[in-house]
Amino acid sequence: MPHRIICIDMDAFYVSVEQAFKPYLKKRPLAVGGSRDRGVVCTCSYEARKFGIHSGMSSRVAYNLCPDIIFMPVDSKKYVKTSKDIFSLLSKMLPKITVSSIDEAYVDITSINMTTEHIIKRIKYVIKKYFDITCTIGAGPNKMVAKMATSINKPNGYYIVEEKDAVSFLDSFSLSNLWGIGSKTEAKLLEHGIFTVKELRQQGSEKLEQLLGVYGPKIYNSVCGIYEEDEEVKLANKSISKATTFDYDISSKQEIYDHLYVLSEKVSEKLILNKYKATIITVNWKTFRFENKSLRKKISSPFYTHKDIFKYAKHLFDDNNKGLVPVRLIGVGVAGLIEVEENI
Ligand code: TTP
Ligand code: MG
Repeated sequence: MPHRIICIDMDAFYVSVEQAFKPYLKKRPLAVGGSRDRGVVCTCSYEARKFGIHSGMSSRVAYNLCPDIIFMPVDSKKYVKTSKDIFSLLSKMLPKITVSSIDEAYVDITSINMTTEHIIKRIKYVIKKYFDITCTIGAGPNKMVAKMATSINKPNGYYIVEEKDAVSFLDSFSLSNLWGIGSKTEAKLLEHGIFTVKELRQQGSEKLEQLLGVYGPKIYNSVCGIYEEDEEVKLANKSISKATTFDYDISSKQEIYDHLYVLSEKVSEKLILNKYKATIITVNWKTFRFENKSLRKKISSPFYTHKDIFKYAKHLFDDNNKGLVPVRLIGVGVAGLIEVEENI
């Protein structure tokens, strides 16, 4: 069964929050940010967009385009609070939500036993009922398709792309409108004679890797409509590990410890960055005879500091290497990851 991913994007978010607090501002040309003589428009209502006003525009230009426009000051605290409240309510009715910005989130709804349309309608109903805010939802087999689908029926709409239609759907966009293609990437692609999404796909994963580095295969999968697990989801199910291969065999214990320490630091950084603690330590190594060894041990209290990782990895290694055999590669890993709410 193909994956079903949805992207939820609030309509004119800052403006919608203001209108929800002050309903008399609804259906008016309204901008948040700037004033009639200075500043920049953060966002504006769809009524104001009819005059050609948009995010990032000088508010003086906006005023000239629509002298009836109402400017509201930015109230970031209110928008952050509303965003948190919306996504925390949604997280009670949906599987793990990946919040990608103040007004946007992705959800993998594959496991929900309901049609995509039904789920979308429920989400829209809940956000409207509890927050008086409308949103637009896109659905597709991966995040790219879902994201692009949100642009079809904005505002207060939804659009569902089936897996079989994903490729032709993406081909209907210009390269510059594709999510994740910034002006630099676009320029590079144009330089190499790649002008359309179809041509981008035709390059294949390897060629795109040469051109764009690690981002190449990711964008290739995206434009093929192929589902890729989120880094975050991947981590929750799996593990983090780092390894070093040596140019020569190492038989000094101290040297091995030094490498274990550096690897522990890297693993710890990744845990902290992704707000996880671990409950399992793993160490793997390859001997000079190219035998692979891999060990894991459950630790009773969750850990994340490089000192703890190093301590557990060293014990695990020492306990199984009484008579040291020269090693070619050494790796440290953690598994049994648990999410932590606050920064660690
Ligand atoms: P967006 O989702 O890009 O825009 P939006 O929600 O206002 O409108 P749309 O209906 O097209 O989704 O951005 C979310 C919020 O981020 C937006 O309400 C205000 C803020 N923002 C800025 O402050 N500056 C900007 O340039 C943009 C694009 C957004
Ligand atoms: Mg939005």
